[in-house]
Amino acid sequence: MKDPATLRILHQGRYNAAPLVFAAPGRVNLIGEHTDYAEGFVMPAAIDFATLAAISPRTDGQVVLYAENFAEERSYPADALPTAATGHWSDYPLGVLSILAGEGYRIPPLSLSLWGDVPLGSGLSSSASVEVATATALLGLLGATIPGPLLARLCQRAENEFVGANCGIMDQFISANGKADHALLLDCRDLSYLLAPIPHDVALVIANTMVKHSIAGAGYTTRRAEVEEACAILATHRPEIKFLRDATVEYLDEIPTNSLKRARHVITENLRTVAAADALLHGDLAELGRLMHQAHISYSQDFEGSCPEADTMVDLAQNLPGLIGARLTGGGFGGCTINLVEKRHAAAFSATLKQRYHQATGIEPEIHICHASAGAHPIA
Ligand code: GAF
Repeated sequence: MKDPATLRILHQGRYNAAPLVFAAPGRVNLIGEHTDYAEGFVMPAAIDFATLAAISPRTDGQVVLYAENFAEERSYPADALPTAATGHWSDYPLGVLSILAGEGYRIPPLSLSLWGDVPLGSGLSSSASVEVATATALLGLLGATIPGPLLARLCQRAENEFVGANCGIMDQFISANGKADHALLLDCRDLSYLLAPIPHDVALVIANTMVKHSIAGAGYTTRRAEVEEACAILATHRPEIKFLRDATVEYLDEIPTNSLKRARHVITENLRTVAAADALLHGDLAELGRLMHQAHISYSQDFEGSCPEADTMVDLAQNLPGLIGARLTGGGFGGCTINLVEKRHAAAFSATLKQRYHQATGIEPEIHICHASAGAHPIA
């Protein structure tokens, strides 16, 4: 579909009403993994895969949700919306409506059509893009606005409290606040951020290992628990440590367990992420690439958040012409690698990586040359 005009026509045909249309993107994280819920730093960019949402009012008292990707519609009384998740795609929009209702927003009878091209289960934040698209569409219908950082927090709450996935703030934040041609360095403690331009001659090459990623899965949940355990151990001696953001590597010999390695990843990743933003702002791409490489090693060896296929994808990229830096992106245990590549080499880089990965693993990967894109916005 890609073209919002097609969703507009589809919605009009189904619901006999001219909709407002909005887009909210997926994301790729350049660096800063499993640091967001430790109140640390992340540096994602919004990408040109997105969820589109078309919305219009109804007069029959119903909230009607339609997902074009699943060709499926669900309908509920606007004054008695479900209050619990059912493991269905509708959990994501319903979660957002539920959180916004809890914040005092009126949920009027409405039709909402969703369509997206963020690949599912690939670690590119399809769920966050559905949440942010839904919230933006509802606010558009109500003629209301919420500042981007708060909107992100409410969508994160929809995922934590309604859907039941214990994610941090990164994905919803970048989907709501991203800027075209920029990466965003976010301080997850106070949600302050700065935008760093991505040079025009640099491409974001996203390579999907085709190993499914899930933040509801055991890997993400276990690692998050280990990070929190490490923090709790440190806090017994140093009550000023509320999150791993507050710790430094010198404290690590106080941690007697496996959590030490997880904590070392988080603490050093925060340092790398801030340094990477600095390198990007100063045009030092070699340093940025070096930090991304270090980040992958730390993610794979200390955090044990990678998988053999992602390690292979990163290794195979190393000596290809044009590579600036490569690492596994997102929540881990599968999903995609992000490769920063000189634009003039991007097409050849992608073709060779695809062929090498297939040869090495027997898996046909999907490789996308993406652009840093705008956060959630209306489509005229
Ligand atoms: C997933 C989560 F949703 C984010 O909050 C973040 O923790 C990320 O994994 C790991 O950096 O995308």
